Amino acid sequence: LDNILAHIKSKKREGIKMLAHLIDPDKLESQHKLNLVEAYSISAPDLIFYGGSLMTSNRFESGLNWIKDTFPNIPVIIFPGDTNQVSSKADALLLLSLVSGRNPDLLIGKHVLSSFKLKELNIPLIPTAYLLVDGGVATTANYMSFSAPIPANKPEIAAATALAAEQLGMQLAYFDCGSGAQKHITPDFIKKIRASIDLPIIVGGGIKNAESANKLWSAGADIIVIGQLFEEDPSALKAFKNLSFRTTLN
Ligand code: 1GP
Repeated sequence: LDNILAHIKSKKREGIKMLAHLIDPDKLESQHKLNLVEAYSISAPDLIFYGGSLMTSNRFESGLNWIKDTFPNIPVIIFPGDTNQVSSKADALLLLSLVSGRNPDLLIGKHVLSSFKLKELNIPLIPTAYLLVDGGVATTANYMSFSAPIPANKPEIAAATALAAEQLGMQLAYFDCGSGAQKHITPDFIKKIRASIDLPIIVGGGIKNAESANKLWSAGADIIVIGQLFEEDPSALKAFKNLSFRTTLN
């Protein structure tokens, strides 16, 4: 696929919902790889997001090579936790700006530091508004970003923030409670945002089953991101096969 963003937008237009599996580079040890190969042979995700807020291993590049070699037909999008999580092997990179926070480093500072490197790598960039939403527990993303998440009962703040990002020209809006959140974003929260912006909406953090994902898709999410559930049990991917998201909802 040469243009992932165009692909995502065309799916949105057709009302076809997408599932993204977030793979944490740290977790790619050999048994987990075998489990993923087996799970994907039954029910593969539409997209792979790759990256993490904190890396404790040196596996970024080798893990990415393994994913591209093993699942050549699934687009791999880097979801960078930091400026060192970049590679031209990926199909695209979410150029995240943490618009829910007021930490200048994550709004523009890291981007300045990596702009020429990204240009040289020639990797397709997708300017993405990244919004952390309170999921009931302190997550790595919250801690590492030195920023307060949007309160879970304030969708109007999220809607106004996402609309501002759309007006600034960002292409995707990613609402994240952080990996391992106690509570995920509610369908009502997503409905309020859907009514305010046209951008494709990505939702992740704390989604533990296909029913929750289905409700969020129906509420207006375009891409659901799941990490921890498939990390703990890759066979949980099976439950996502043949759900209504594979067909037209809108
Ligand atoms: C975190 O949205 C992702 O950035 C996925 O969260 O690991 O809780 O599924 P989980």
